[in-house]
Order: sequence, then structure tokens, then C-alpha cells
Amino acid sequence: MASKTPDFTTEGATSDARFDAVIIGAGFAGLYQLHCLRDRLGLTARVLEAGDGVGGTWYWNRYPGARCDTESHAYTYTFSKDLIDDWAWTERYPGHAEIRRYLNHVADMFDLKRDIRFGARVAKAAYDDRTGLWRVETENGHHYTAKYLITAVGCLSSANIPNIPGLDSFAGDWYHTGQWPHEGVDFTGKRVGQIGTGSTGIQSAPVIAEQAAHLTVFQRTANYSVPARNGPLSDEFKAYVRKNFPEIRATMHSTANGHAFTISERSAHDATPAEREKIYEAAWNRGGLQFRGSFKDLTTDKSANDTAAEFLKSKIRQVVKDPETARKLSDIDHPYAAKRPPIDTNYFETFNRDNVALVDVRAHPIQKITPKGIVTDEGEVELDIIVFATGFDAMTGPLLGMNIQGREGALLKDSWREGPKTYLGLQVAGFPNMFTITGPGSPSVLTNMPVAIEQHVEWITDCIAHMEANGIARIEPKAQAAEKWVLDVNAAANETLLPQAKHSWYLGANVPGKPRVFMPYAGGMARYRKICADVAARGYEGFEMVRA
Ligand code: N01
Repeated sequence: MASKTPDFTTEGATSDARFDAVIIGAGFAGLYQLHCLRDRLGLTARVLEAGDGVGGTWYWNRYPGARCDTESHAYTYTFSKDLIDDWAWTERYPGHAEIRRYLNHVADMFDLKRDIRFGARVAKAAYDDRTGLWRVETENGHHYTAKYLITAVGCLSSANIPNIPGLDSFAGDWYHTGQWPHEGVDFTGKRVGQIGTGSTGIQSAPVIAEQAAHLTVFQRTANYSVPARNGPLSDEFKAYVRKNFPEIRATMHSTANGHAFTISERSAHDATPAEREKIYEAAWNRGGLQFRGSFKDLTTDKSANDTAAEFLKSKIRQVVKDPETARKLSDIDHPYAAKRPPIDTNYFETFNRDNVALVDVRAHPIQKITPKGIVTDEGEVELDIIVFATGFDAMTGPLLGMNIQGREGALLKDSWREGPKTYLGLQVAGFPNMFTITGPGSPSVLTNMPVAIEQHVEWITDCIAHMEANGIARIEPKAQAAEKWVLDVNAAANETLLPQAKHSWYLGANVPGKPRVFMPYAGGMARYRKICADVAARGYEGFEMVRA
């Protein structure tokens, strides 16, 4: 882990530093929010960022193989033509280092870093009923006050490290993929155990296996995966993207998931088995998340989904040579894409290597960690390094970790004891002037994140512009509007197969004790965009606005 930056500023150290807005986080969301408030509205804003650089999730996630699953030409801001013309991605999917280079480029191009304080982890944010201002305190004791508090903390930034007895006694080294050492980890000659086979584990296992003496993958839930088919982008493709960006952007803004590909308008039931096989085979060969778009009903109709699921399971059985390992890897308990579908580079092929083993911890749960390794009821696996690819306390974790207090000192963690409650994923009743970019109840993680982020940031910016122009001191959702939105989020999830994956992090099921509530809005980005626009057009319906 990088060493902590010493304070380089006295700002907020002896008296509160005062801004129109405090933005927490310097990833895609925080950078664009700063640009909008400062350069479009002329407000003062300070970004507080825990890391020592920009990047958000990509500042922390530097594990082997870390790469975005969205194709690079769509994993991008779309608000500036100059920026689009000025940047060319090099690979079909951007790696973590290239995304950091991109975000640094954006920060430099729009001169954003001068308004970001790095190494500033927020310890507390409290609304002051008397002044109508937020007071934000960092772990290093600096204080900020602002009319607006905007959280841009990401959905997947609070590491979930399982509480396995004996971890403290482990004599080797252990790491969580979301808190990866910046200097990297040398696996040469080491016996490595990796716990977790989500999108992250599926990316990291093949890379670790190439370097380590031996890799044991501990799998609790078998997972589907489609080959990513990554590779360098041709000059022709780069030129195509530059020339056609307005159409690509229009596609990203019109599809349910914000990607640059469209979903077929055909039902899987309207194709013969031979036609379906051909379509799935073509999608498999093309690779990537658009496998989901092969038919319009794969995410909503179980029997349509079964056809894709069976195709993908048969691919696992074809690729993996050892029948027992193939059986364990293809014994999948949920519909395809009901959990976030991973894409991979040589994931299933990795299990054909002599130095890789699979342990089924659903059948043989992990009992404890000893100084020497991991123990299941099948025995002890001796290890030098444990890699926790065990995901995140998603969506609510980063917000609840900041000790946020609203009106009359009410704690966010008390308001959300039964599960998160927001209006549109944008605001919480009782927490005036606090905006949550890609908060629970927003489409966020079910979509291409930069698209969701741009929409949120622009909506928040318009809302703040409206408040400033009309002398409005305070905005917050009405309690009934938030209650209704929670019902709408549930109803939207129930229109899909998503709730059928009982162990998914969308439901909070991966963190013991977390309330089981379906958190993201599954109605699609296009529908959500219209709902937000209509709410604003009707004078911010569902919100209460109070004049100064
Ligand atoms: O985390 P996960 P992730 N014992 O929660 C297992 C995004 N992402 O980091 O499924 C044993 O999906 C757990 O098992 P189970 C993407 O949105 C994006 O992989 O709970 N196993 C599971 O196998 C993704 O969905 C990119 O039964 C335990 C794994 O650990 C999200 O991040 C790349 C366990 C966790 O899987 C999270 O993905 C990578 C225990 N106690 C990730 N606890 C992009 O490309 C957990 N597991 C943008």
C-alpha cells in the first residue's frame, strides 16, 4: 500500500474552509461534478479524496488482470468533444493503469487537481440545522463547511474481507483485490490461494496462475463467463470511433444498460435450436458483455435464459479437460446474468494447467485459516499467499462508512437500518442538500458507469443551478416519495431475473448481517433518465424546496 501523504495544506486545519460544495471522491463522478459546479455554474467546490491520486475505484483496484469489462470506446466521458478528440484508447477493454492515465489526463485538461485535496479521507459529515450547512471532517482533522454535500464515493469501494477464524494467525501474506499494493505482488515460486470467483477473481486467477508455483481457487458459487477477446485496437477502429462518436453516444444514451451495443429485438423463443446455437456461437466468438444482448428476453424470461445458460455451461465442459473440475465449474445455481456476468481471458482454460486446483467451498466450507493455510473439511491447503477476491460491501458500504448525520443529528446508518432508502438514488429524506451520485436506488452498477455518472452529475448540476437562481436554501425528498421509490426499485427488479440470484451483492447477500434489499434500479438507464427529467420538469416533484 502507498504510504500516507503528509498534509501539504493547512486548509481547514485551524478554522473551517468554506465552499459552496464539498464533493467526496475523485473518480469519474467527483471529477465531472467538480468541473460542472466550478466551470459551468461558477461555484466554489472542494473535492476530498482518500487516495493520493485521481481514479476512484481504479486508484485502488490494481490486482493482477484488473481491467474494465466495458469496451473502452464506451467507458469514457461524453460531455466534451475536445476530450473525445484528444484521447484514444489502446485496447478493446482498458486496463487499470490506462484508466488512471485517462482520468489524470481529464483532470489536467480541465485543471481540476488544484481543487482536490488528496489523502483526505472523510471521517464525518454532519448537517447543521442552525446554519443549514454541512460540516465535513477528514481523518487528519481538517474541517470544511458547504451548502451542498455531494458523495461521489463509488458503489464498490468498501472491501469485503470475510471474517474467517484464524486469519490473524496466517504466517504468509494476504491481500484484498480492492486494496492492492501499488508496488504489486510477486507470486514467483509461491503457493497462492484465491478466495472468490466473481468478476474480479475470474480476471485475476489466470494472471496469478502464470506466475505462481501453484494456485488453488476456492469457489463458493460457480459462475458463468464469456471470453472478453481483448486485444489492441486498430487504427481503423479508433478513426471510426472519432468519426461516429455522436451515433455511439446516442446508442449509449438509448439502451437500458448504457453500453454502445444494442439488444436484439428478437425473443429466444422465436429462434429454432439450431439458429440459437449459431447466434450464441457468434456472440461467444465476438466476446464481451454483449452476449446478454443476443435475445431481448435473456434477462427477463427464465426459459429464454435457460437456453443461454445451457450454451455457456456446455462451453465450460468443452474447455475444461478434467470432468470433475468441469462439473464443479459448470454447476451454476442462478440464471445467466442474474449476478453481474463476468468476462474473462483464459479463465476456464486456467483449470487445465498442472499448477491450478479448484476447491468447492459450497460443498466443503472453509473452516479456518491456520498459520500454514486454509482448512476445509477435506483437509488443509498449505499456502504462502491468500488473495481475497471477495468483493465489496456494495453501494451502502462506502456511504455508511463516513458517519453521515442529517437533520437533528440523525445517523444515516439508523435511517438505513432496514436497507437503503433514497429518492431516485439521488437524495435521502432527512439529509438536506446531500446528493448521492450513483447511490442505492439508481441504475449505476447495472449499467455502464460513466453513462450513469454523467446523467447524475448533470441532473444534480441543473438542480443546484435552479436552487441558486431561485434563492432556494434547502432541498430534500419527501418521505412518501422516497418510500414509493423503494417500491419502484423492487418492482423494477421483479420484472427481471435478477432477484433469482439469492447470493448476489445486488441484494446485500454477500455481507453477513446486511439487510436483504435489492439495491440498484433495474428499470434501465433510458427509463430512469426520463423519470429524472420528468421530475425536474414538474418542478422537482417529490422534493421539498425551502427558500432562504
Ligand atoms: O466481487 P463479487 P468481485 N467464502 O462479490 C466469494 C465489479 N467489477 O470483486 O458468490 C468464500 O462479485 C463470492 O462467493 P458468492 C462488478 O460489478 C467490475 O468479483 O458470494 N467465498 C464470490 O465468488 C462486479 O460484480 C470489473 O458465493 C466468498 C466472490 O467472493 C463487482 O465489481 C472488474 C466469501 C466475490 O465476488 C464485484 O466483483 C471486476 C467467503 N466468505 C469487478 N465471501 C470491471 O470490469 C465472498 N466470496 C469494471
